[in-house]
Amino acid sequence: MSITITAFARSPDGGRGLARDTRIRWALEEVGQPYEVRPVSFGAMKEPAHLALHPFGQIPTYEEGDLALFETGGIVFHIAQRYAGLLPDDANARARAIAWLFAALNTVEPPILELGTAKLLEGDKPWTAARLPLVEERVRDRLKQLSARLGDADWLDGAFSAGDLMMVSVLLRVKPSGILDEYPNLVAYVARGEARPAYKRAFAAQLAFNTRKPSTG
Ligand SMILES: N[C@@H](CCC(=O)N[C@@H](CS)C(=O)NCC(=O)O)C(=O)O
Repeated sequence: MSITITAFARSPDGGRGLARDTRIRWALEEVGQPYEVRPVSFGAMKEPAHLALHPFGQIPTYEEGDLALFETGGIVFHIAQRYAGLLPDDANARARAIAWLFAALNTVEPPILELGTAKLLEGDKPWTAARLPLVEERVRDRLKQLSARLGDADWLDGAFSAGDLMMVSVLLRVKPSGILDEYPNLVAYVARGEARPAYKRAFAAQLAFNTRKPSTG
């Protein structure tokens, strides 16, 4: 069954891989499933046709036969359940990998998103200078805890899993701030994720997509 995902027609990051379609591309590359990408403009994202797929008018979405999904957590979980390669067979190890997938999205990503909002969307507000250090501290709190848990292991719980895929994807969003550099084992962890052939293919594909020439047709 063919798989189609949606992505920004032009990602605001210009192809640095931070838009969330990269997570889905990476998951599909890890499990060896081909996929198509349908570009969606910011305008079209809020139109009824896309809202029928994604109630919040965002990307990415995922279509496979008569299944339509939104939310990267739900999509990666689905891919990991349906295809081999992203979740261990052992039931307890599988449950722990799924817990890490949720932890990435529910516990680690929120302060990182808040930092992005404080800097990019609220950077010009009069209260930002006072608030920013507080937001940065909340990011540090989480990274410190994550760093302590990871220790000198390669991955969060045994072999690479969907939990690592999501955690690395989330940490990539905080890399430009410089805060990640305070945690060398997390820097190495992210680098291990980026070094995976599947990640490299996903990154190259989103870069090519975001730097393609406008169609003349
Ligand atoms: N929690 C959602 C977040 C989706 C999201 O924020 N998507 C961004 C792109 S990375 C988007 O569509 N932004 C445009 C908008 O919200 O209008 C997920 O993980 O899928």
